[in-house]
Amino acid sequence: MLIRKPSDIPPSEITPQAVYLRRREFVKQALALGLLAPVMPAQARPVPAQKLPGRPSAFSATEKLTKYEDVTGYCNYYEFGTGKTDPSVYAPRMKTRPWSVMVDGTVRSKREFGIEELLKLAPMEERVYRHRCVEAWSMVVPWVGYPLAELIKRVEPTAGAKYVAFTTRVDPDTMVGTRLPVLDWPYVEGLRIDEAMHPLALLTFGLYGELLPNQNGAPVRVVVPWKYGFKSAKSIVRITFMEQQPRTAWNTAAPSEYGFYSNVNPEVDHPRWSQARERRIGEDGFFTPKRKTLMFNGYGDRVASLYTGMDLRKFF
Ligand SMILES: Nc1nc2c(c(=O)[nH]1)N[C@H]1C(S)=C(S)[C@@H](COP(=O)(O)O)O[C@H]1N2
Ligand SMILES: [Mo]
Repeated sequence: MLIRKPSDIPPSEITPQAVYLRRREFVKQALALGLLAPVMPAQARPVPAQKLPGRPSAFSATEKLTKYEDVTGYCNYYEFGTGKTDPSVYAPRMKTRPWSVMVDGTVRSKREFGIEELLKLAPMEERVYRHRCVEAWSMVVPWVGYPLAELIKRVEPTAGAKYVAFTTRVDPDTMVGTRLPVLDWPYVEGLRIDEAMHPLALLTFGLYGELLPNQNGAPVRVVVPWKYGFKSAKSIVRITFMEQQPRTAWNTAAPSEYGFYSNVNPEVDHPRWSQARERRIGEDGFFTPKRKTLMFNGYGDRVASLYTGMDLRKFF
């Protein structure tokens, strides 16, 4: 398998920080002239981000990366609003330090981890993953993180740990979306323990060699590349191990639309979106033919064995 090193990424696929710095200069001057009053939130973008390199991984896809602007500008993060650009406008105001993650439930060593400790827990890897949203669009993102299993094994789950739930931040001051009952906040997602222990499940702290921008789930999120994007909870504050399958935000809101498993499956359609095909953000326009969606988002050779004997229509 071809391993993609950061040095192999053509410069055209990376947004130079200089562009952001120039944009900020422009915003500063425009503000001085009183031109940009209505777009004030945009200048809250933290520039430049702190570097977070990761060693190359054999799990990385070799497809063309989605542009940095699209990864960080076209987001789903309903706590900051339901529009695709809302998170990039509103999320920069959220404070991500200090931050800690409570790890509890059916584990021998439950405790709180500070974000600085989590960042040092295991070596960082760069994982280029296909990222497939249930809304039938996809991206290819160079995430930086380490296997979630690294954290899980340190807290020693007991025999009663069959599932794990991820609870994410609620901060009504900055998360304007949480003032409305769009979902039953906080956003909670969950995995079966063997899914969470799978080497592809990534505890993620960065993208494009830098700390995660807030709109992508700073300071820590999970990325589960063989499942629809909503399973990959952002800005996690609590990880709870349990015997029973956890209630999750989307499954509670619309159980017939969002199953607990939500493995990418081109043969099982969502009531509002066919899952057979997808539009690659930044490459496929609205009128170009969509590309075919792959079973388990193309990760079937590594994850299909987790589901042997299961009816994937029933457990969608
Ligand atoms: N806390 C939280 N996590 C979330 C969401 C959200 O609204 N809130 N949206 C999900 C959805 S629907 C998708 S497609 C991915 C988007 O991740 P990205 O914006 O980094 O591409 O985040 C997921 N994680
Ligand atoms: Mo999504």
